[in-house]
Amino acid sequence: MDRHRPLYHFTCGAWMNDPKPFFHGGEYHVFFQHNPHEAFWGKMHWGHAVSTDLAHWRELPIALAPTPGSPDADGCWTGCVVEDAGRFHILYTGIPESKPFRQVQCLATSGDLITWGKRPEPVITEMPDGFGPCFRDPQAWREADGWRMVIGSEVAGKGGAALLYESSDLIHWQYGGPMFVGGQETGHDFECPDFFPLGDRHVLLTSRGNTWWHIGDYEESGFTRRNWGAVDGGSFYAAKTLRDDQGRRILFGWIQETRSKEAQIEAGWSGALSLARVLTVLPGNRLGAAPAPELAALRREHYPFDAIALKDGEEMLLPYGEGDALEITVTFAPSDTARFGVLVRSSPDRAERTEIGYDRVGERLVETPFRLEPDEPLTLRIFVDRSIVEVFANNRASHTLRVYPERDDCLRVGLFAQGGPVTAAALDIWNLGGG
Ligand code: DQQ
Repeated sequence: MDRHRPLYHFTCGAWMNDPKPFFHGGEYHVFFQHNPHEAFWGKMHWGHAVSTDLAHWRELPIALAPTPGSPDADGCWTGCVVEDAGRFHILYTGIPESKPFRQVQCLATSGDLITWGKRPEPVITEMPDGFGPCFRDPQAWREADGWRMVIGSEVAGKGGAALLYESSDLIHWQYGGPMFVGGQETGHDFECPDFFPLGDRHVLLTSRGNTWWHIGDYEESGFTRRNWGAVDGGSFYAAKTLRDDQGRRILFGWIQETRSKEAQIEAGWSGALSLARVLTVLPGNRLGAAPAPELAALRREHYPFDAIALKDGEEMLLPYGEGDALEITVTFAPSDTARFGVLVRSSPDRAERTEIGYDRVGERLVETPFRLEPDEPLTLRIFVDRSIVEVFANNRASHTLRVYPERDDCLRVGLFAQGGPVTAAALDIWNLGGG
């Protein structure tokens, strides 16, 4: 038993990356990139998990596996799931061969989301001139007059490109030019694009280095970006969304490992599905993200605290509320203090611990850009799950950490203040149960 394996985050038997979420009939489905044979990235399959409450997950049979001699012989890479007239369709990137590397766009169809039949020939074989080498991860949506799809690509030396296609039947696709071309600030290409309306704006998600959000307006001419930023600056990548029957836009990311490849293989599993995050557009065209309220179903024992005042330079461990599967909610009163926050996975002597800090000078939540307004309190929601720590700050910044404590007594929670005093005005801890 690997004591670093999460309790309530979904993990699969071997390797997983890139989630592809889809909602249907009251169920949250997440397909994911999957190597079922060993805990390292290899010939990609589509794994499948389902949840009815966003808190508990059940693994289902593999949806897609590479077919020898076919357009996906060397891997079924990322894509999307859509529904049309009671049938389900996966658009995905097939890798016919890795050397030389080729990418084509493929289609598979199902009546029940479990058993999938592949169309033998790709639906798109060539990438348009002037783009590449990235040409993958199709994401389709329906508009009044037919289907649209973006494929992630790049313009050499400039940045990522989201290439727009149109179709009336999901099979025949016409290329309509780039919907949006980014700059180097969001990486040299766009892996795993996702595109959807949110509030009165549109959001494009792209991945390279981090998953990035681009918020703007979508018109005939394409997508005009108003603002951009990182979804999560930590061990978090390839995030995509679904829309559920409450009209919520819910995001899931791939939580990557940070320990050695050898340690991952020995553990027998690698990668986890992030907690469900509900997205909103905030004033100033910024992306808001909050953990789904359904996650409260994981709560067990509750440890409420009275207000705790810390002096400049003080660091303390809380007298109760310990564990390696916890939810911690703390609101710090407004202050000018340079750096303050929460200690998690701390040993009783604090020698081994993980700091979740807000750095006022560097304007960072751990390492993710985040700035408190003057006189703004800071509410942190922290989900500890053995080697995973997901942190949400004021529902507008998120940072995911991996921590593999060497000592097995790293179970304590604490607070710290540097460069001034700070008061934890409200503090609650819950033990969380299995997912
Ligand atoms: N992972 C997939 C690709 C995608 C990348 C392959 C992103 O389709 O671009 O596993 O992590």
